[in-house]
Amino acid sequence: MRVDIVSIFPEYFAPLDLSLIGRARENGTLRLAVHDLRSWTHDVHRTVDDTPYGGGPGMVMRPEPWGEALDALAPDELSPDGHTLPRLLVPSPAGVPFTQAMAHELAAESHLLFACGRYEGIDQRVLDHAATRLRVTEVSLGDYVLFGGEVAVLVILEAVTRLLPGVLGNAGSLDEESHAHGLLEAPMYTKPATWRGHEVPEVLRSGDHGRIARWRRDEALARTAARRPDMMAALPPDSLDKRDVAALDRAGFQLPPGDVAK
Ligand code: JD8
Repeated sequence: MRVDIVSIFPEYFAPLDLSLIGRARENGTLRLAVHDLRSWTHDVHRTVDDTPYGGGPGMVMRPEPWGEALDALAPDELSPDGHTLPRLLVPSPAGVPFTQAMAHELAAESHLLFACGRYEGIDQRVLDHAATRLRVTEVSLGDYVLFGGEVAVLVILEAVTRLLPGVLGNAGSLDEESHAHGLLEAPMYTKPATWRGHEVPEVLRSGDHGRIARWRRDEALARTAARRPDMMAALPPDSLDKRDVAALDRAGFQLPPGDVAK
């Protein structure tokens, strides 16, 4: 996969040299380039912002440098390697929520182009013009306020890169993770069996794989009920069996009336 990032803070992306993403870059799974938006300015001050039309606080990113950057990184002419046009992703608090499902969708693309805004954001005409020839997605990490898109891109790239073939290796299996089965994960433990007076639950040392699986599901249900009402509400009605309902009852969770467990 090819990834281009445009930002006024290219130094933000130094961590992408490290760890598993760094290895994916070294072995060619990920061809990543970070670009300084100011390299597409022409004035002596390398200006990228101006005051907002309509008034209000702060500054808005001017369209001209962005237009030139997107022309350079997503040219209309097919490049010699015949690649298709990139998907343009623009982090914004007003975007669609980034999810694991979107991470899977993005991992199937051949070229992603990230535009990192700062200040009060990017002049809307940049996105409107890009949308006349590219697939443009404004994406949000969640309902809190960041200074700019850089950290969002780091998060999205980490979620996407680990889904690329060969990045995870044998260490992890993608279908067993949180959100794949609609529940939070049960807690994990390793050695020693006793640490500072805290014991690893006996069941996990029993070697009884049936009991362990049941215990983990009970813990996952209790945690999800306590922490994630949104995930509880989204559970398919037929996904809970009688033992699940008993575990939720022990955890003090009231199932909505009408839900009949199989
Ligand atoms: C991009 C500028 C800051 C945006 C005023 C201060 C994502 N989940 C998220 N929260 N915030 C962002 C985000 C914030 C950004 C930019 C992403 C560019 N800002 C601005 C408008 C209102 N603030 C985000 N993804």
